[in-house]
Amino acid sequence: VLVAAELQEAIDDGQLVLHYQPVLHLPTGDVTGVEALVRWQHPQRGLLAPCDFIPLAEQNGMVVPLTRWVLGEAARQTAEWERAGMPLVTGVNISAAHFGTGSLVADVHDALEAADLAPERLVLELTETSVAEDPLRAAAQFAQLRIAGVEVAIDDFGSGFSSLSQLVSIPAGVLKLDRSLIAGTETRRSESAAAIAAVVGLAKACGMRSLVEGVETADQLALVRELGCTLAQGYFIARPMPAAQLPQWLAEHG
Ligand code: G
Ligand code: G
Ligand code: MN
Ligand code: NA
Repeated sequence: VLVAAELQEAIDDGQLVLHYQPVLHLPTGDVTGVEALVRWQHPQRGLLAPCDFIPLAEQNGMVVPLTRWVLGEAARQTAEWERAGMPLVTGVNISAAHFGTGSLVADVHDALEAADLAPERLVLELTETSVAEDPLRAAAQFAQLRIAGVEVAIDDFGSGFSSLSQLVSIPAGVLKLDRSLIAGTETRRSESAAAIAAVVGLAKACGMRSLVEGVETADQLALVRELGCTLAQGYFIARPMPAAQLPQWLAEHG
């Protein structure tokens, strides 16, 4: 079973790696961003997916140190790409546990400063459930991040039960539609398309950009474009890839 010491060792020994999944800006067809997704190159167990260790890290108090590493590495890499002529906005996933600690704003600031990266280059992805847990605290932290110039995205929207009244009170820049919404178009096309259109309209009315996750086919990409979404992400566009592969991928597809 995974212990805190093992994860600390992973951070210290450089066993964690980030893969990056491109985000397509639909109005221009340009790749304007990526989402950073952590993996653990475990010495015995091989490459572990986040679902194999993030929930444990959330339970044993290691998710804050882990996320500090992710923020630092994502900021460093984004700054390196920018210097190489590839300006991208990088999304980093933030756990509810971290959001609740109050150190998030300082942790983000430290990562930006160490990398000499402009705050506009990072987007913090928070799930709707972490927002719903403590909406007042969430609103206060979002406001602080906004003052610091860092954008916030609400992740996995449509998969939980957060209220619309909470959503409209949160100053997020991007609304990420959970991939179950686009997946639904395969079996219940008109109903699912209507749900996406409604959420996209809501996002627009609240001054947010919409991002549809889980786009797996050409037909789904055409549909989300037609429905007025701003951004799209999914296997049809690209799978998450190691940082070293991204420049070539951008040269071929960007
Ligand atoms: O890459 P993959 O599909 O296996 O990611 C699964 C889940 O793990 C996603 O929900 C994603 O939000 C989460 N995840 C990936 N990287 C990170 C990270 O750096 N921090 C946190 N808290 N969650 C992550
Ligand atoms: O943070 P979030 O829960 O959104 O994590 C995104 C996860 O979804 C990543 O682990 C990524 O590998 C996965 N993913 C990205 N695109 C697709 C897709 O098109 N289909 C499916 N099934 N999963 C995807
Ligand atoms: Mn995410
Ligand atoms: Na998501």
